[in-house]
Amino acid sequence: MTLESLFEALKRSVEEFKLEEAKNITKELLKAKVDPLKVINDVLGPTMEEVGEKFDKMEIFLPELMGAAEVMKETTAILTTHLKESAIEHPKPKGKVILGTVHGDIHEIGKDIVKIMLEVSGFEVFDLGRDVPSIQFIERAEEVGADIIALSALMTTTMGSQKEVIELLEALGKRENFIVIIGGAPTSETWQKEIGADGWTETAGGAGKLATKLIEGKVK
Ligand code: B12
Repeated sequence: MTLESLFEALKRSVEEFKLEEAKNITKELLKAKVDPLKVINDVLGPTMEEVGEKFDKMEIFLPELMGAAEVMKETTAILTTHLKESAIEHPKPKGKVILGTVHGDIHEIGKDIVKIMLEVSGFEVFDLGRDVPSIQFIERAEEVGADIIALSALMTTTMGSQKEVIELLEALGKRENFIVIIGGAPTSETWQKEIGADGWTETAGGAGKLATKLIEGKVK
């Protein structure tokens, strides 16, 4: 099978939520030494977007959307584990990051990719999961002595929770203690500036670089 036909088969197995098939193709791609990030960025990401568009147009329904998301999540996990294993070990972490999807939001696929990208960039990441209450980000950050709080939001209706975390930090007089970075499809640099976050990137790929730049420059 050519690379193109493997990509095409992976796309189809996500669309038709054939989990075992998707896992096998992913393993074959890894065996063929294809860059896991290329598979995530060029195949899985765009496929999930297409699935989302079909859902919007009511060409497919929630069970299909959830089925495809599950296949996407599992295959991404295989790819990101591989990314982690092949990463150069950093003797000492560059810094500690508290990461999670904000309150009211259960989307976690993008957040899971951000986690791996931060880890392969040398950060120790504490993943609080999804639908995380705003205060919990701050409490855990203090507990582990985090440098960075990273907030994912996938809905226009939950972006406000990113703002809430920053407002809580300010109200508690702790804003200066942490670098706050944000991301997720509906967010933007404009939103980052509006809520006073320290950094934003569109993709997970940029998250490691962003965190490194901020922690090295201590740009706050
Ligand atoms: C998969 C999916 C689901 C799955 C989630 C499965 C899971 N385990 O995560 C399921 C089916 C459960 C789901 C549920 C819902 N969903 Co949904 N879902 C999607 C979908 C199709 C894809 C999201 C995704 O995983 N993308 C792939 C990943 C890789 O991309 P990403 O998340 O954007 O992350 C990238 C970047 O944003 C960035 N990034 C992300 N986080 C961070 C954080 C930091 C710090 C940084 C630096 C970067 C960064 O890096 C990532 C990788 O590059 C989107 C549509 C779309 N096209 O986005 C809708 C979408 C997000 N969902 C939507 C909705 C409305 C819902 C529901 C309310 C549906 C319902 N009516 O029940 C519920 C949510 C309930 C809740 N309380 O949260 C809407 C949101 C609309 C809005 N208000 O903005 C969307 C946009 C669909 C739509 N067009 O209507 N959903």
